Amino acid sequence: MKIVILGGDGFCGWPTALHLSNLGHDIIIVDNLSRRNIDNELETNSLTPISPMSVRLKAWEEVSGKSIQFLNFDIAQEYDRLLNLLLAYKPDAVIHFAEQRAAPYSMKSSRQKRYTVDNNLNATNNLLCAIVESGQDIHVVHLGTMGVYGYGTAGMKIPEGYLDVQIVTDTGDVITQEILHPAHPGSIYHMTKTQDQLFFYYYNKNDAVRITDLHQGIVWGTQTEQTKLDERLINRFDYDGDYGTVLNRFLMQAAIGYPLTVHGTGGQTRAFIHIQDTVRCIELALNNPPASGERVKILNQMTETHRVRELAEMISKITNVPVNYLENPRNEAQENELYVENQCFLDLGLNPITLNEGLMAEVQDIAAKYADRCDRSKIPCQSNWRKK
Ligand code: NAD
Ligand code: USQ
Repeated sequence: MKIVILGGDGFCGWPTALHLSNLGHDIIIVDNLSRRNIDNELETNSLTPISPMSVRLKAWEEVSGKSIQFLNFDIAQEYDRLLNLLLAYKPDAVIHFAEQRAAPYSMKSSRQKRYTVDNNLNATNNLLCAIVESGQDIHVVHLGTMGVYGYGTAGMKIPEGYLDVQIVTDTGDVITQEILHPAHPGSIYHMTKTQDQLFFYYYNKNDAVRITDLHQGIVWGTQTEQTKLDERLINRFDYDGDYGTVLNRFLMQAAIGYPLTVHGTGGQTRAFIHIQDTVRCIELALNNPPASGERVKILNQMTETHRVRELAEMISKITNVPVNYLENPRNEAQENELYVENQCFLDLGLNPITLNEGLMAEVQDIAAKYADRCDRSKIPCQSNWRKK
């Protein structure tokens, strides 16, 4: 397949590009390097020493004999470049990772709120608009989030996108309808993902764009089979208070003996997936596109759920690093249960990597190995969602 990967320099996009290139697909990466620039703005860096894009691509060519093209432009701002790329390259699929993805960053101040909304909504709308204008039948695979549903439960597993509801009509009859699961975003970032869903719904209904929206849980781990092949291919590992996600932060904190930063009671339950399974799920989604005329295909891309304090206690037990219960900087429920349907990917053949298998390897191979690159002052979360 000819595949464009938007956001292919990022944490999920880079290993996906290598995975798909390795399988023999023809890949073009588009990325404006905004994520690297945000590291500069926040005066932090990936725990792992990520190489510049040209070095990454040269290393991949040396290791695999395969080449990947890279285009540096902003898909939210440079619509004509995006359209011209589709017209010239005629991809079979576009994978869309190119959004500002940190909830705490999106809540820092009005500047970051506005940037996140401008960037994410224009990126998604530009892509869909360009596909329609190109007149081509291109499959869009978008990385969405479990956070669009909120993290509650109505006594049932969270379904894959759609919910059956019963409506009492004016005549007293009860009819059943299928609707998009109600949106319940917890941050400005998550709110942009709920808006993305409406773009998908609309462009699919009006223009028959074929779309797969992957509602992904929190990604943990760093390396995949391909990023391990050469130090220059190493994937990024965010540990700072804005971009570091909970499990990777705990693993890094354990490696440097920093008390594990649990927010509040740690009663929040979330969905998780290993980065190796992320790239495998995207491959499965590409190989199983919606048919022409089919509604937006929504899959829950997660493999297990865990409560934050249980994760912290588990890591503390293995490493002897204590748990620190901090005042929660976020505005979120203290405790929640989470049951999620993920049968689609299991039926497609996903064989998940579990936390038990990968956890210690991650502490030793990545977090401990690069511990000297950690700036401890960047660990506390500085984004306070509660302030007026
Ligand atoms: P990331 O920030 O590492 O990667 C995103 C990439 O997109 C970056 O390289 C950035 O430079 C690029 N980008 C952003 N805006 C752009 C624009 N306007 N034009 C061109 N390039 C642009 O994030 P990630 O962790 O790889 O996440 C990728 C996607 O997966 C996001 O949409 C995110 O919402 C989703 N997701 C991530 C996680 C996770 O735990 N990391 C979990 C669920 C969903
Ligand atoms: N948390 C802590 N301590 C920390 C960091 C986080 O207790 O040091 C808690 C948070 O308060 C929250 C939970 O851990 O309750 C998850 O936080 P997170 O930063 O790991 O994840 P989140 O903000 O939800 O965002 C991440 C990605 C985002 C993706 C989302 C998937 O950054 O791109 O969409 O996970 S999901 O959570 O399923 O919505």
